[in-house]
Amino acid sequence: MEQTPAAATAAETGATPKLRELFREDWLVGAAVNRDTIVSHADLLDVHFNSVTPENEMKFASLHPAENVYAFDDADAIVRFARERGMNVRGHTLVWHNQTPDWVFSEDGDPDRPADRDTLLARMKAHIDTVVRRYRGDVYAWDVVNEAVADEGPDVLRDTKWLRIAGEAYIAKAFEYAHEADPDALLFYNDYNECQPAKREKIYGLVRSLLERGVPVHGIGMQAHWNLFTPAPNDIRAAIERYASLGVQVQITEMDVSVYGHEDRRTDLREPTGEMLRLQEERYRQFFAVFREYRDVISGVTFWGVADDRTWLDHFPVRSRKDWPLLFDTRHRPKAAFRAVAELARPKP
Ligand code: HAH
Repeated sequence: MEQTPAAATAAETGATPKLRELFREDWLVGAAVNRDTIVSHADLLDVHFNSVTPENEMKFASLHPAENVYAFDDADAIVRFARERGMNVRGHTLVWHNQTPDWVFSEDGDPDRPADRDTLLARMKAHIDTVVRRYRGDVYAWDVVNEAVADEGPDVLRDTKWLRIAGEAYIAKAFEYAHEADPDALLFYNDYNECQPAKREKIYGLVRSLLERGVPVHGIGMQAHWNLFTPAPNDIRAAIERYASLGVQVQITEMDVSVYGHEDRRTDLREPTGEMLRLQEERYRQFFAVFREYRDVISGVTFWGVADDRTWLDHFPVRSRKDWPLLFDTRHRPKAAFRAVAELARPKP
């Protein structure tokens, strides 16, 4: 009798393992996409990802450019792309201080006359109602409020038009309206610099007070716009623990790992240096080792892009400076960082 050889492992055949399979029992694996990349990056999306987040297409300015004008085409195209593939969609984002049109905050379209509180809240409700109801059953989780916490100083809340006009109740109301519009959707508070201890405590305090008042918040989104040097793994651990102690889910919502330190303003690199890629691999290994420790509370890990040929970091924080923050290179090949992450995935039975 001939023996059936045991199936070769991916490592033996040199085949690339699939991220979504590697983490199947841990969390959803997502990528931010746009109208271009659902075509140009379909190769990788089809293989590795089971969740997408529209990068800009569901922001207020994209969906609702004027009071009686909604523009759903681009968002619909992404939702259709996901539906055809059985992928999950994270909705991003309902209430934010950026990419929100001026008409929302002004009276009769006059930028010098601020809208009154009732008008602003009625507009917010109309927006949330319309958008959340439209994508019921397609969008499983919403970033309801994005970046409402202040980075520096003693203030908890960021000084925004939402806060100035509507007062701090705007946050609770946004979650209540979203819950009313889709009781099945998971509702997230999402922010960046989420591992800095001072800001972490503000985010924790905000969500805690919302929960104490019975506001429907189901998760905290950690954007995870990180780099080669910060944050430290211990600060990430502390943040996940603190957020999870509220009894809510945690998702990594916008992960990328810039090859530049915060003060690095070089613009002359055509390729990442070997040292950058080596450090990046090590950083991704550290990060995913921490995520694995918290696989019970982390329900999604989304990257802010698919491959290094298209990333918002090419324009931020330095204009026209190439960055290489993701797991796949500019030619869509897995990087050393990808292999580090794949090796950390749970061994399959
Ligand atoms: C995120 N902000 C936003 O949530 C996302 O919608 C956008 O596409 C990219 C990044 C991060 C951020 C920023 O934009 C400006 C300053 C600090 C942090």
